[in-house]
Amino acid sequence: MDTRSRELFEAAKRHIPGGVNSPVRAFGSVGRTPRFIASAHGSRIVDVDGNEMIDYVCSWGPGILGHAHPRVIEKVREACGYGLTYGAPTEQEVQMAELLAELIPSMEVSRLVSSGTEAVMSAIRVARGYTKRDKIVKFKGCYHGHSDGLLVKAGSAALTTSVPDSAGVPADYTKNTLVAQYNDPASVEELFQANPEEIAAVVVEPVAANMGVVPPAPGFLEFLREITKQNGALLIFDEVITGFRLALGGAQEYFHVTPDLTTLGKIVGGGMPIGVYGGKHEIMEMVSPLGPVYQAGTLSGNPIATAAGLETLRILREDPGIYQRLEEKAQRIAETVREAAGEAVCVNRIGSLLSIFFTPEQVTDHESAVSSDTARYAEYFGYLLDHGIYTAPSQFEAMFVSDAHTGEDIETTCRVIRDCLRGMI
Ligand code: KE4
Repeated sequence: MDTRSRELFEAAKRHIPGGVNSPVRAFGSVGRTPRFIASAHGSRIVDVDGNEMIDYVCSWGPGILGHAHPRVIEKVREACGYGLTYGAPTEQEVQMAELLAELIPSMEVSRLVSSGTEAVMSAIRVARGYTKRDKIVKFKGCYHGHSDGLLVKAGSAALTTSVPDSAGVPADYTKNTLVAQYNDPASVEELFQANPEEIAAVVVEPVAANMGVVPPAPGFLEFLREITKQNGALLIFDEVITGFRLALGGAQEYFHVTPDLTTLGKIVGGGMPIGVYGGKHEIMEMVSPLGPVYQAGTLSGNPIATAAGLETLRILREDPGIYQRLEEKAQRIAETVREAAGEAVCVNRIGSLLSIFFTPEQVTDHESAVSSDTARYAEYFGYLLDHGIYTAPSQFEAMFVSDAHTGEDIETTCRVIRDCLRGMI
């Protein structure tokens, strides 16, 4: 029953584009009315009609500890007592920068911003300022936020230019963004050969999670590390999803590949709006007021968000066993899918990130990802929703497992998924 959600959705559409403040929330690709949420605690999310569901969206990643972790809530409440924002430096921001450098050693120096988009946009500007080059390489199917230069698709002359992938983005804004294929080293080599000494950076999701979950092929990240070094370009790991998700030190710890710049979001804010970009001192000293690359933000490092982020990272640091627990829970779900659906679906899982693609193909890149049957995914999503499981409302998003998901939650989820797939396949 979703009566109240329907009412609110109609009201929302009168004053908010599509009725939502971020497009994927509209459930457009799964053909259902989006559930308007009233509250969330631990592994559970409750909509305005009182439906309690087991949540695997986890706010698209921040919720690694589950919703409203008591210690995080307590720190937020405490911080509110001292005011909400000062527009001035605080001790907590120093503690955050020190903790980031401890957990992700390549981030010797970091700057807090308010979203992943802002973090990636800024990191690219730093890379261009540092190398004095204009072109960047991104990968088809990877998403790095909605800054103009990153809303691109490969143009006809793909080796030397791109075209906007959104209305409102002038062609001039994307001409310096080149598009390669994920897990395809040759496509990257071609771009470097066609644009000698012009590429400032390669920006990559070390585990692609915006075309559904597509892990890097063995050696792919090492290849990117090497080809950027050889060509005087920087390697930017966009760890907005993988940061603190795959390991306490993120994908760069998990895969033992060290980028020049890293961007963070989601978990680093513990559910509050924080993005981060950072790297070696010699690169980050380009950033204003120290250097010539300008970047600023009214609410950057605000005390409430920083309190939530600090406590979240401290909890993760205190309990590194969380990553093994997450691995086991996510593996249980992946195994259930494989047992129930066999070769009819492809399950990609790495750590607590997983995607179920309705295709018999192995999904290893954008092309194989988009070959999946999104109508079948919508059917799967609707069955789970109707049976109390709230998973990603898009084939091309990830399913996130949290430390709050209990053994009972996982078994319930597996039972619902098994019943669904046996009815579909
Ligand atoms: P935000 O600006 O949404 O905080 O972060 C942008 C971003 C950057 N890099 C990566 C790898 C990301 O996945 C994201 C944002 N992720 C999406 C979900 N895949 C956010 C959800 C949404 O757009 O509503």
